[in-house]
Amino acid sequence: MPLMYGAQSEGRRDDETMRRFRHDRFGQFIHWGLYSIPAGSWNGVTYDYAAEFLPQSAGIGPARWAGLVDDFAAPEFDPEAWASLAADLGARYVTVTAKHHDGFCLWPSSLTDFTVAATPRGRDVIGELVHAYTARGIAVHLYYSVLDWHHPDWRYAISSSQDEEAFDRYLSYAGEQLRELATRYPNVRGFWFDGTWDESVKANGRWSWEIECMLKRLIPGAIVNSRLRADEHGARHRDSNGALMGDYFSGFERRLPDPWDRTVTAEDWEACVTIPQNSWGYHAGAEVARTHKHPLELLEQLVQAVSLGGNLLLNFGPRGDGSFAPFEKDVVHTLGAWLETNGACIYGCGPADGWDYPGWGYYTADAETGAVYAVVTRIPVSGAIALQLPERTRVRNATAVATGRPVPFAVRDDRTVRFEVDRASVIPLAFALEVEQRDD
Ligand code: JFZ
Repeated sequence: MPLMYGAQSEGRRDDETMRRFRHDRFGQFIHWGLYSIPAGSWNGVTYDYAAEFLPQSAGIGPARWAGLVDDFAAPEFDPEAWASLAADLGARYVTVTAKHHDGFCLWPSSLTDFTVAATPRGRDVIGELVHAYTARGIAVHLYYSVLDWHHPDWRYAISSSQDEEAFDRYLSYAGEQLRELATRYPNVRGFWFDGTWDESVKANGRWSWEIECMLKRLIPGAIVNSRLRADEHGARHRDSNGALMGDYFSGFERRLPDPWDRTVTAEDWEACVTIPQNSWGYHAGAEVARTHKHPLELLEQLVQAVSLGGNLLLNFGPRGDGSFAPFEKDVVHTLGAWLETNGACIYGCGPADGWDYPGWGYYTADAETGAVYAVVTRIPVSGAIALQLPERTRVRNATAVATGRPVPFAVRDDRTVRFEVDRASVIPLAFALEVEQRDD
């Protein structure tokens, strides 16, 4: 069907900026704002639900919530230290919450007083982070919540002409804020939209279409996630004809596509995951309860994402004072150390065509050279790994990615190769396979 505000382009983008985003594969998500201060508790009561939803969980009205502005001193906040942590993690890009659902802005927006400029910390957190990360070669994307609990003109649904007028004012406010962000920070590489699921937003597909155009006009090559978009019929992520809107699919949340589901490899996508069960902002209760995921579980998710042609955006929720919790530093060290020696099977890699999902882990392939990697994330108790080769191929050589040492393997039959791995290893083992065509 003909659409006015559907997908703006067909198929994958293949320009420089998008190629780099695809190549980077691993990003750091940062949720930081006023919610990082109470960290899930209010008046002595701890609410298990996500820390950034505390105003809803504890029934805190916008005026009382805005009082937290006076507590945002963030003495430990050091943009250079944050950027260096992201580099140690092995993240190649970062997505930072410029404005979350509570409406508080981490940059000194000229369109509202509810910003970092009104806090004891003052200044411009977004600007400082853009500068620090960019200086380290880490590209910055800005997270922007369209949903806004602070703005008086926000509406969940439109049920009167007054609602419509109010919401139109809200949408121009949000549009001006986005224009401001793109103008102030021309080095950012993209925008990550959220809070777009309400009826009011879905009824304004044209607005989302215009925002995508504007951002790409102001920042040529800017990358926009699919979560921004709705078409004129209210279809989200994909338009009413099924075409992906925005530049990559961002609907996977706190879950990854199934490892055998190759259909997802047809388009670009990114999954976001958070280390605690369900909180994105720092939650002190979750830290005490130690319900967060093990670093190796997250590492496996990264490998899985890459094997399916996607990116992983791994969330960090710094504390209100600007420091990172020990469980997040563990994640940095484990993933960073592994990626430092095994990054070849992640960066620049994607799905390995013709290689079926094996029970012991994942295959990835370098998108440029075609080199195939076998990444063993679930080492069998036997230590024996069987590789099922694509038809008419043979393995010529296998080496351990971390050490470069050759790995002996046995050819079992036409399609099967076996090798032994170190059963004692607690970290995933990656092997580079030199594969050649057999012409028999
Ligand atoms: C949203 C936010 O509400 C949350 O605070 C966090 O910022 C996260 C990254 O995004 O939460 C969502 C968004 C989408 C889904 C679920 C939670 N979803 O599509 O299932």
